[in-house]
Amino acid sequence: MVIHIINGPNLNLVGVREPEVYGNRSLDQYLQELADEFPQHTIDVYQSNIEGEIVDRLQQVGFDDCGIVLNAGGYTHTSVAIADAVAAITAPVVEVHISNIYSREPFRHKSLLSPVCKGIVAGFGLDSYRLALLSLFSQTTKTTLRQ
Ligand code: CA2
Repeated sequence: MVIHIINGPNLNLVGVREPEVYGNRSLDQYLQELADEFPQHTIDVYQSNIEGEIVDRLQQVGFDDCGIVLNAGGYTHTSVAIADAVAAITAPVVEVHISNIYSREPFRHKSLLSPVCKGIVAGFGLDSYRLALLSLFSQTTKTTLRQ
């Protein structure tokens, strides 16, 4: 399965700035290790600080047979355009946050994206990405229970 990870503004600074909130590991390095862990899947990573480019990326990949992990960063709380793009595409989108947005400032408690996403993973540090990937894999991988 192809998984597209789409990261929004400032996520390129994770591991470099504000380690008390986002940790001190580089997100690029973490995602590379994650891709190495699942060689049977293709994991593509895209990051942009620009709202319209995130909309473009969602439209580019969102009609393919794929899954999308979306951390829209600060646009999570403000972007009608990204919410509209997520609602328009056919691929399942899992919303991801490194931090627990509900334990932070009140303006982070509202996500415009959650209502149009398949599910949400937040607050597990960089492992939020891992959990989101696993949720998408489990939709396509058939598990047989032997008793
Ligand atoms: O917890 C998350 O993953 C967030 O999506 C991260 C966003 C924030 O605006 C959301 O409310 C929650 C911020 C992206 C990272 O921003 C940084 C800013 C300074 C230093 C390092 C990262």
